Amino acid sequence: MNIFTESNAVRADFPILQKRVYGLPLVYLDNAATTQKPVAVLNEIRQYYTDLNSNIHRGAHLLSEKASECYEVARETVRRFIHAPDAQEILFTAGTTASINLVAESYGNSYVQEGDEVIVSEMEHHSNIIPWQMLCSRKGAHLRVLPFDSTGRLCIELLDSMISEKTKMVAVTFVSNVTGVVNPVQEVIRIAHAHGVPVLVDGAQAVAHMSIDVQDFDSDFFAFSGHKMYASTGIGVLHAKSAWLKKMQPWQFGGGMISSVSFEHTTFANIPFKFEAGTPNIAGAISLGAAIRYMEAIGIDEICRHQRELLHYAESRLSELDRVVLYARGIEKCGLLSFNIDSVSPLDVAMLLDKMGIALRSGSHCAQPVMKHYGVTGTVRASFALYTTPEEIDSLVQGIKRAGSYLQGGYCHEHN
Ligand code: 7TS
Repeated sequence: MNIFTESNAVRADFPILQKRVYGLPLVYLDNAATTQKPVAVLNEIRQYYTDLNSNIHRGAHLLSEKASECYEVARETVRRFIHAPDAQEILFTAGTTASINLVAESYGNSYVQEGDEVIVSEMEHHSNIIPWQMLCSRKGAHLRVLPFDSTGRLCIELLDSMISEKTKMVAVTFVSNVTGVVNPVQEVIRIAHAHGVPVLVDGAQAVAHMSIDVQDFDSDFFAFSGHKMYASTGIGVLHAKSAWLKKMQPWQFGGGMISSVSFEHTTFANIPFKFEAGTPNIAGAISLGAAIRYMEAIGIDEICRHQRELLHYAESRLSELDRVVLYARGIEKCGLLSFNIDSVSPLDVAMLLDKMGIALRSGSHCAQPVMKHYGVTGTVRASFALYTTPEEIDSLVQGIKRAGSYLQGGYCHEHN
């Protein structure tokens, strides 16, 4: 299937895309914030609540057994999707943020001590900064920052010399949620591992667009969210090597994660259950399994090719506009791009485009250090999904031209 030419057929799978806003067709280009959901996913959620709803791993009745089985099938589907060696390495969480907090708490509390260091990159989402910053402040450890350069590229050549025997973790995003830049995470992992340091990869902006193989990367921890890949909100994944999970202490305690409890002593269940305290998001896990099957039916390679072609098209069209500043232009990106129109407020641009039916995100994108790097308060971001069409990019370009003319009396001309 070639979704670049058949994206209109794919769009029929997403009811919300038929919607009109302000009487205009919806052009939804805020997929990095969250993607829309296909009928296949919506149906599975509905079917779970109408046919199976019950709590899992505890009831001695048919519905509970079936719901437990569906939840574990979803775990196995995630395992296959990211090519993990064993489903016990897949933890369901509430999302990327929860996955990273889990590692910062559980790994961090045991392995990071006073005077130690944690390295993050300058282009992280706040979710991959603050949990480490809080850990460091609790422990008297230090957060160090691997910078990116003026082109938007991670300064990976500095990493080796930043790592010492004090370094206890390198945490880096696979794809920047501001610029879309794809980081060489495999190289980051190789360098960190040469020093015996584990690596956490934030895969939030990668999973909807590329094939993920955690064994090939050799990442120690890989975090992502279901809602950015066509599943519901409130479900996410932490993949972690079982060697780490077996050594790490759980960080939340309660039902479902124990082996035995008395008032004197508690022993914990095996992995993955010792990290899933309380009733989990059962419908969310099932929706994630359905979303993965949906993506697999289209073909992960096809999805990947589609986003590459779209991004290339969008970058070349936006480059034609003379007042538009594109960030990280010309370097490898994935799924999104950020821009500004001269010195016009990005919020004003997004608000005007909204009135044209075009949904974009503007602001700091929960990555204020990236804004500081570029010396701006925000950017406008257009982000794509498997249902995005070249015609929607054309609408964006038209919208930018009109917004440019309203906002500064000028016009975003195309170069000759
Ligand atoms: N990491 C990256 C790279 C992200 O882009 C996001 C969310 C997160 C972590 C956190 O994910 P969550 O599902 O736990 O919230 N990014 C965005 C965004 O760019 N716009 O809205 C959410």
